[in-house]
Amino acid sequence: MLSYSLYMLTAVAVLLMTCHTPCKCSGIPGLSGRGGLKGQPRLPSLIGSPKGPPGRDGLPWLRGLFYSLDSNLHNVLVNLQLRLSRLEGVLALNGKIKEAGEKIFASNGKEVDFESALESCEEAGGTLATPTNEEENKAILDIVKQYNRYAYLGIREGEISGQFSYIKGMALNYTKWHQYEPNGKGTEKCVEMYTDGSWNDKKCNLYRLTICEF
Ligand code: MMA
Ligand code: CA
Repeated sequence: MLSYSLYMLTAVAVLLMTCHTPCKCSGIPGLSGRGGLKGQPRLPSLIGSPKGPPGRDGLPWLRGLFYSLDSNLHNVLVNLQLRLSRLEGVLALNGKIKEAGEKIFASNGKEVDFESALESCEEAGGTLATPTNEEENKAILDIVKQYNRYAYLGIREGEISGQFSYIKGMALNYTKWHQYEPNGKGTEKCVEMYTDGSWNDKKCNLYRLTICEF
């Protein structure tokens, strides 16, 4: 009973909040700014509300509440999707980001040692660029070429010499070693990307371009 009341309270609060968000209201609840709904596929319902408008059976006010809450949330999500993809378009156009699949790669243009590069990526909410397929390697290479600087990757040598893994610990599922690399035999525990996209195991205390993934 208590959790039901809480749920209804939350539902009403969300509904009121989305309706009262300061915006140039377009007349459609939850839709603001220049976005539109045209051509957008409808997202799946979040709360399993009735498919149609308030009906005659059951509790009409409850059905009505769920229906307007659901369509309100739907409009908010579609509008957010549109605004995000517009921002991504601007950043990509200006060469600030490279996208590959679900990943976004970006650099701050700074050359620092491995630990500092990893730290600044994590501080920004990402991690060091870690290519897991050819498409991602190419996106990172675009940035390496843009700055004409080698970059550290999110790959490190483990305790066993010659065994490289992702910084999170998993085994590599894709590699692009330069010919005769890796050759450090435990003395080069980090990995850099050359300006042709191939990899070299390298000492971790050098100054390399910071490229992060988000
Ligand atoms: C350097 C260093 C190594 C790399 C070789 C390739 C001489 O050492 O960058 O990591 O494997 O060059 O010749
Ligand atoms: Ca090497």
